[in-house]
Parts: sequence; structure tokens; C-alpha cells
Amino acid sequence: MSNPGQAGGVSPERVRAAADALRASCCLVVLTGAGVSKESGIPTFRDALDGLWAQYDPALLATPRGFRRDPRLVWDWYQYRRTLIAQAQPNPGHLAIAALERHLPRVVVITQNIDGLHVQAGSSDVLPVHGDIRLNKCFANCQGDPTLVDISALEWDAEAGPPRCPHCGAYVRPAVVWFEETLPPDASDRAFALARAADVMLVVGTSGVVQPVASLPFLAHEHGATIIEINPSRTPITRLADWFLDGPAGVVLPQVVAALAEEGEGGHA
Ligand code: BV8
Repeated sequence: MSNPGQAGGVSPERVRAAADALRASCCLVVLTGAGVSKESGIPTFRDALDGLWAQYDPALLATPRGFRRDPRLVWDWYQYRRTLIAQAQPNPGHLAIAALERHLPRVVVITQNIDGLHVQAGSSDVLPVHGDIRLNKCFANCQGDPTLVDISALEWDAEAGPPRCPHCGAYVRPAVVWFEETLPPDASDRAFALARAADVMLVVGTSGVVQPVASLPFLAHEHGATIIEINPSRTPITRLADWFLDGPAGVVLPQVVAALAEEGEGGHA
């Protein structure tokens, strides 16, 4: 049963109810998407095509086919996103998620984001299921999957596109999971095991579209987990949510953590 958001923000009663649900958790899984990084100035995945990239289809850029077709275009798109991410700091939403660990026995963050901001914010157990934009690997994975490559040690003509693998000469690519690529088996196995074991899943800032991650809230729900969703907009996950808090992560999450802390000190029975 979801509780449609109140007009103009989330009511204190519903913030407290979500905090109560979190307080009861023994194994909280926080599932995040691009929306949690929006208030850090990083466009969400689909927004990522603002301006310079408006004319390209992201699903074509973030695929092996797209890279093979135009390695320089795809490489430059990631270089552009890397500059945005390098300037970004964790926002109050990331910091609130990290603060949950001070109030709850077990918190694991499964993130679709490749920006590393949850770790920077202080979350201690983060599973970046779609990889890390700051890392690069050989397109051929010539030394095993993944064959990471430190491009800071390489010299190449940036005008000619991506650098070449020092081992085999294949192109270097971002160490992220593209569409039509399977998630790393260990990451995928852990994510599904966590979703099955969670007694509460907090879903923040994801459109719930991209598989297989989008199935995790449904799996958690099937296994009896309480689902809390924070998003300014409704998503396919909202109908599952026991609590839907319709607002930006950077505003709502600090309110929930404050309520959690307050109740923890006996503020509200
Ligand atoms: C796989 C890394 C098996 C790269 C990403 C047909 C052919 C081939 C494949 C498929 C197909 N049909 C379906 C598939 C499967 C495909 C898929 O799901 N496609 C979708 C488009 C239907 N999935 C895959 O390919 C996956 N692999 O299935 O392997 C396989 C193998 C071969 C062939 C077939 C299947 C791999 C998927 C991983 C792709 N990599 N990222 C990169 O980032 O460059 S996906 C990328 O997009 C993100 O990581 C994320 O997962 C996704 C974007 O989703 P969100 O994070 O939710 O972001 P979005 O912009 O959508 O939404 C933002 C949300 O935030 C909104 O709800 C908004 O309201 C909210 N918001 C905004 N502001 C705020 C906010 N919330 C809170 N606070 C705010 N302030």
C-alpha cells in the first residue's frame, strides 16, 4: 500500500513513519539510482545528454556496439561525464545514507551510479553494480576480466580517441557495465542475495527501468521486505512501496535520519 505524497513536500508524520520502519530493520538495503546524485550537480542518466550530447541516444553510447562504431565519441562522452563527476561532492542525501549506519545494525548500499559518491560520503558497504567511471579497462580484457588499465601512465593522442591497452593494443574503455553486457557475476549474485535477505529496502532516486537491478525491489517485496521509496516522481516501484516519500533525496533523507536520531533519543515513543 503506498501513500501518495502530500502536495508540497512530505508530511512530518510520514517522515516519522518511514523512520520507524527503518528503525525496525535488522538488514537494510539502500538501492540508489542517478537521482541521488542529481543534487551533486550530476545529470541523471537520461539528462546526461543535455546540451552537447542532446543529439545522441544514451543507450547507443553506453553499449559495446556504440563503442565499436565510434570509440572516440563514446570515450569523449565518458571523459565529459568524468569532468562533471570530478567536480561533484556528496550531497546531503549521500551523507544521510552514510549516517544511517550510526543508527541501524546493518546498512548495505546497492548503487547503479558509477560516480563513487556514496563511498566519498562515508558509506562503508557499497556495491556499485554498474561499475566505476573513474576506472578503465582493456576492451578485450586481454589479461582476464577485468583487465584494468591505469591511463595516467599512458601517453596517447586524445584527438585519435581512447588510449590503447599496453598489453595487447586493443582500445581502453571505461570499466562500467554497458547495456547488453551482463553485470559482473559476483556483484549480481551479491545484489540478489541482499535483496532476498533484506527486511527493509530503501529505494532512492531510480526510475526503476533498467534490468536486472530494477527487479531487486520486487524480489525484496516478495521476500517480505518493507519498501520505502524516495523520489520526486512516481515510478514502477511506487505501487510496491509501503511508504512513498515524494521529494528530492537531499531534502527528504536528512529529515528521515533526523527523525531516526530523535526517536533514538526518546524524542517520540
Ligand atoms: C543485462 C552504467 C543481460 C553505464 C548503466 C534489449 C537488448 C539488450 C538488452 C536489453 C533489452 N531490453 C532490456 C534489456 C536489458 C537492459 C535494460 O534494462 N534496458 C532498459 C533500457 C530497458 N539491461 C542491460 O543491458 C543490463 N545487462 O541485462 O545483461 C543481457 C545481455 C545481453 C543482451 C540482453 C541482456 C545492463 C544494464 C546496465 C547499463 N549501464 N550504467 C553508464 O552509466 O554510462 S545503466 C544507467 O542507466 C544507470 O546505471 C542506471 O541503471 C540507469 C538509469 O537509471 P536511474 O539511475 O534510475 O536514472 P534515471 O535517469 O533513469 O532516473 C532518475 C530518477 O531519479 C528518476 O526517477 C527521477 O524522478 C529521480 N530523481 C530526479 N531528481 C531526484 C530524483 N530522485 C531523488 N532526488 C532527486 N533530487
